[in-house]
Amino acid sequence: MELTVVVPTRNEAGNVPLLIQRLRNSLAELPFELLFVDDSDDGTTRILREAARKDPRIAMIHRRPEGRLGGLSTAVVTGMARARGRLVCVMDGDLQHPPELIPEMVARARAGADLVVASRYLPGATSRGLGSWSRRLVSRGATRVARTLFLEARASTDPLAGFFLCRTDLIRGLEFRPVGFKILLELLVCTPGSRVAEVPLDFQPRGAGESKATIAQGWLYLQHLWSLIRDVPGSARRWKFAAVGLSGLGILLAALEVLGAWLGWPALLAWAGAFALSLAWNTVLNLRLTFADLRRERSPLLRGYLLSALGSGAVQLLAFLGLRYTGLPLVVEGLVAAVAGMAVNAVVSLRLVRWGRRVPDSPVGSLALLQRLARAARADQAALLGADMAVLASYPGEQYRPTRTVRDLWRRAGTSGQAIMWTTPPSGRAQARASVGVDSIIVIPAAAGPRDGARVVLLRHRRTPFTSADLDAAMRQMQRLGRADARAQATKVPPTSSRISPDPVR
Ligand SMILES: Nc1nc2c(ncn2[C@@H]2O[C@H](COP(=O)(O)OP(=O)(O)OP(=O)(O)O)[C@@H](O)[C@H]2O)c(=O)[nH]1
Ligand SMILES: [Mg+2]
Repeated sequence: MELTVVVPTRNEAGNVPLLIQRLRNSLAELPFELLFVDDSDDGTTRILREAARKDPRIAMIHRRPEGRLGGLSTAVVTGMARARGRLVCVMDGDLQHPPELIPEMVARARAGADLVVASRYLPGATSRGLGSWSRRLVSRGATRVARTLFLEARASTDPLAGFFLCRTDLIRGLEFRPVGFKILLELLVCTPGSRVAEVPLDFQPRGAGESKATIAQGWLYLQHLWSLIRDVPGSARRWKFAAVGLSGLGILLAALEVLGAWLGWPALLAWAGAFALSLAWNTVLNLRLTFADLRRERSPLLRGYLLSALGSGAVQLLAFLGLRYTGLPLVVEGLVAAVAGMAVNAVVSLRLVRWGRRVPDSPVGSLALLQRLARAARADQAALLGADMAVLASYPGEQYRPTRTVRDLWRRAGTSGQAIMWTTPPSGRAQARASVGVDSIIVIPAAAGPRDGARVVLLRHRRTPFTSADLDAAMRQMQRLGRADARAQATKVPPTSSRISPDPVR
């Protein structure tokens, strides 16, 4: 299937019939499915159920009031996770987003974009749908804030848009935790380095019904920004760097005062002690916060950061020695020297360290996992099958259908909780030796969060089947990925690395 359109709805009875009609008309040429995630208490649910009954391309997930925690954001995440299309499009159900734009967005994705945004701020776009000037102002301001905080958000002129489309495998394996309405921002920050294309949006006023946007959304937006800064490794890098630098300066000056003025250490010794303390402080914090993603990758770029920090120390020392003869108070000398050192550090780091983030493995999420496992076990093919045996991802290529044997092994691996290795029994038939090949299969259970019940299938069709060494290699790789995941959980939710963690198997 080419496309899944996800539409979150809450009390949109006056809009969905026309929306479905317009979607059908504009997507006539495309194999698509239309997935409503509905939290309605009015007639919307009935209308959607009826539509789904008549048209097999339409499906609805209705969430009962107790399952609506998170509202719009969890609705969209649920829909995206269920999407079966190669591309997934998210749009509002209140006719603010014209479905007629989707074919153009699909064309852009086919031309190579990972993510296509229908922007309200591109030349040729309109934002009449925003209504009052005050809402426009707020929207502009919020967009400005997002783009200032996150370099990744600058990939789009409208990072807070509600109408976008992306390759489905861009989001597989990522665990989104948006708060509030801004799913696209979450996507941009969690998939740095993706190729973003934009089309101008004619943003319409809402059709029938009421807006669900309230003042509370503003508060949710701030919470969302904070969670993206806190939980996504390496996000808002420049700001983290600056904050750490300032805190380190505070430590340096305080230590200088304590050691030099209070304890009466000789000036140079006091400076050396204070500098060592602040260097340690800065390094630890920068590795944990500013460069958390590079640390996880064990990136050689980190050496750049450390060199630059030491270089800045040398500059500070020279400046401090020079200032010794001015007779200024120790702390003031330390401050001036530190500012000089920090300036050097900033300039050098800017050159040496990568400030834009990229996803560590180029196919992201599950695909990266499968690729690594396939490589470790020397498999020809790898697939991730969900709890209901649905194919969540496969490597290489997109088409994988489990055979009967695989389905059988999948079940057995589930019941036993153990990894299974299997090879076709040799046939009794005489065979031409040159082309003899056997099918060999490994199934490994995987559990963690949304992946609970999922299993990895590794396949090989060659003259030699998998050996126990291959199985061991795959298990080790799985454990490594699991440990990375556990570390990630311990350091609190970095969405870019929520990978599978294995069960203790075998
Ligand atoms: N499933 C679900 N959908 C929601 C929820 N809240 C809003 N929506 C849908 O999300 C889309 C956007 O909501 P709107 O109320 O239009 O928000 P908005 O576009 O920012 O506000 P307006 O410009 O006033 O329309 C609409 O399709 C809503 O039906 C919710 O809690 N659950
Ligand atoms: Mg709306």
